[in-house]
Amino acid sequence: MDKVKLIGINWDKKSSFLQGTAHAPDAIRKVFHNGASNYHAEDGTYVGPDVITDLGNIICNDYIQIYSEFLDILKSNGSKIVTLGGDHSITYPVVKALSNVYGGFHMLHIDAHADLYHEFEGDRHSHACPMARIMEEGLVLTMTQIGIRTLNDHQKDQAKKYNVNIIEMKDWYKQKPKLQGPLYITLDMDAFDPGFVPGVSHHEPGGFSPRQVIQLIQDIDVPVLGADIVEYNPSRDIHDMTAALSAKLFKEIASKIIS
Ligand SMILES: [Mn+2]
Repeated sequence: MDKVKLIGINWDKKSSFLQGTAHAPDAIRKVFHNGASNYHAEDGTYVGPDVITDLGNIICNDYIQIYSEFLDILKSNGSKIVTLGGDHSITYPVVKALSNVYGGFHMLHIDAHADLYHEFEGDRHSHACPMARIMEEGLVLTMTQIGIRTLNDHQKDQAKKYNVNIIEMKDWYKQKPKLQGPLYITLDMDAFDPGFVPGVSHHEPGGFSPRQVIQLIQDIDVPVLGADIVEYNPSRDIHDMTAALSAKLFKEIASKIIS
């Protein structure tokens, strides 16, 4: 059985509102290993230390370094990597490296925000921009976004320009995504309703329940190449609730990657 690799990216310099997501990787690891839950996904797949190779945290001073560090790891360890962010800006360098080595995959983006700004507050590498960078460079075959509930005219124009398939949260009840593989998943924890997930920088009411996203991941029937789980902010969390959900989603995604 191929192992899943885990990498932490301690990076929050591109957060526009609050910092703190740099501390997420170790906070999620702590809950993953604290014994409150076992090491099995809901389908019974064991996803504990025997099948997870924890490669530690990578050094990051800017997105170029994240790209080169991640590229080196990919070349020596293969895909099947789940990264724990970090703010959402990390997804551009990670996907760029993946595309460099494993070109030709699709992307599922789960988020309250489309993150499609051409630039945000003068920064093209803000955590509000990674999907614009990915699409303008053609790094993925298709991008499907779900959970989105903050679209403005600029982001609607960007989605149209780059042919991004957005299923807005308001339409979730009548439309489900049709996914193609191989699939890369980027999961922003603020996709969830802040009532379930206090530990994120941007509280955007009206989001997913944990059950909805867990079910969605379990229903994916195409190969999953890798994933990132981003935007968990421990400084906003209550009793590690959001860390616990992040760790649970890591298990569900790891099970999907292994199977
Ligand atoms: Mn995001």
